[in-house]
Amino acid sequence: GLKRIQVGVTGMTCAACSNSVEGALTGLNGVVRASVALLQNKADVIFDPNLVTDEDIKNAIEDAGFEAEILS
Ligand code: 9UX
Repeated sequence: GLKRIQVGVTGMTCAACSNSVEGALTGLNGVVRASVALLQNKADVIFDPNLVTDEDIKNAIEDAGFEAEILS
């Protein structure tokens, strides 16, 4: 089944930042939906855990230039 996690994202200061994080997450094979809340410094990600892991999600955010922490 699908898995849903919240990720704390630090370093986003404008809407282009949150859009680029969203794009990085949506571009991962296995991510079904990614929604990034700029003001809350959070990403909500729904994915197939057989295709992509929590760690892959964290790494994708960090590769996009932000700090990421899995919250739940
Ligand atoms: Mo605009 Mo967000 O340059 O880094 S994309 S602040």
